[in-house]
Amino acid sequence: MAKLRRELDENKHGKNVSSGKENEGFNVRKSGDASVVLVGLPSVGKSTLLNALTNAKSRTGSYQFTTLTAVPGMMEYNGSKIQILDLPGIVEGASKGRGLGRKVLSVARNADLVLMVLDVFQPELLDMLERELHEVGIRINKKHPQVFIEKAHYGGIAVHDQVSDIPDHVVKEILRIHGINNGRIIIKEPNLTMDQLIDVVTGNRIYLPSLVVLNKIDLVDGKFISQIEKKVQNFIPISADRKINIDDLKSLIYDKLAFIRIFLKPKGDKIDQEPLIMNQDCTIRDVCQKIHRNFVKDFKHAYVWGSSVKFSSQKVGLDHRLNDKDVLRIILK
Ligand SMILES: Nc1nc2c(ncn2[C@@H]2O[C@H](COP(=O)(O)OP(=O)(O)O)[C@@H](O)[C@H]2O)c(=O)[nH]1
Ligand SMILES: [Mg+2]
Repeated sequence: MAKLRRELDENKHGKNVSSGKENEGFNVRKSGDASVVLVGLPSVGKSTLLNALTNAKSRTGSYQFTTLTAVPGMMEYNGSKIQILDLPGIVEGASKGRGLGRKVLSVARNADLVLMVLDVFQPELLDMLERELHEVGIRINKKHPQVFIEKAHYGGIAVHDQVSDIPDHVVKEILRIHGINNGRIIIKEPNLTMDQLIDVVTGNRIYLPSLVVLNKIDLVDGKFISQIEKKVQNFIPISADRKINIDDLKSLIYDKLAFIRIFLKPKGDKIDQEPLIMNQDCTIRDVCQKIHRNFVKDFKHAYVWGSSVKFSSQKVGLDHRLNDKDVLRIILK
């Protein structure tokens, strides 16, 4: 199975991506603090939603395939700038190259969050969207399995596994098929499946969070929506056109991206009003890297005020983890 999967992968990713122009994907520059892609079938209202969330003016239409390229817009929220990308609709078979399919899906690989946009009359198509994303190596709402591979030049394969049911010789065989003959593999994922193992060994899988958005709810009543709740779990009902629940959606997008705000307080100055937008679990090192490339090299120490420290103005080093709304002063050499 691993062998077949590998061949399939080579046909899909390897050869085409490196040589063919048509598979390079759209040229979209990432900008802002994070980027979010809208994925859905044609005419579900992706472009209308982009326009409702951002300052963009993407073309909308009642006919299919209106949007032929990736259209970016910027959504500002809580001091953060979030790039939203409207993509051409994907249809069943997109991952195999139907329509603009593979191009569209490859853009999604670079995103920080996927919004799955569904039409209120076709909520069951969520499964198809997930399948198409799966086919191009995108795993939705799944964590990277706790499996780690360290390659070496000699010595064969050592399997460190006290938790999974997969026999060691099978693990070794899968590594061998993928050209790994030396090194060690550490398996810490209980109930690791063969699929997950192959995902890790293949190495080009992307694990992304997603939100499911059910659009055009202005066309139905509450009873209709509760029927859908039996089929699809955890969706956000909206109307992009009538602007229903758009502010709630913005706030959910922001929460899902799990940003934190760091306020800088340069020596002798007041606290900056504009926060630095960082990812949760960021360290002082991450902040330094974001401000200036020399900051890590020239770093002496930092002072922090806020919930990540025991007392105000605590002196900390590069590996200190920050919390939301912390105030930070960096001292350079
Ligand atoms: N009733 C209703 N129509 C909508 C809504 N959102 C979009 N539409 C309509 O659905 C059609 C397709 O919208 P569009 O944004 O172009 O879809 P896309 O192909 O997914 O980008 C257009 O005629 C929109 O006016 C909505 O919330 N309610
Ligand atoms: Mg569109």
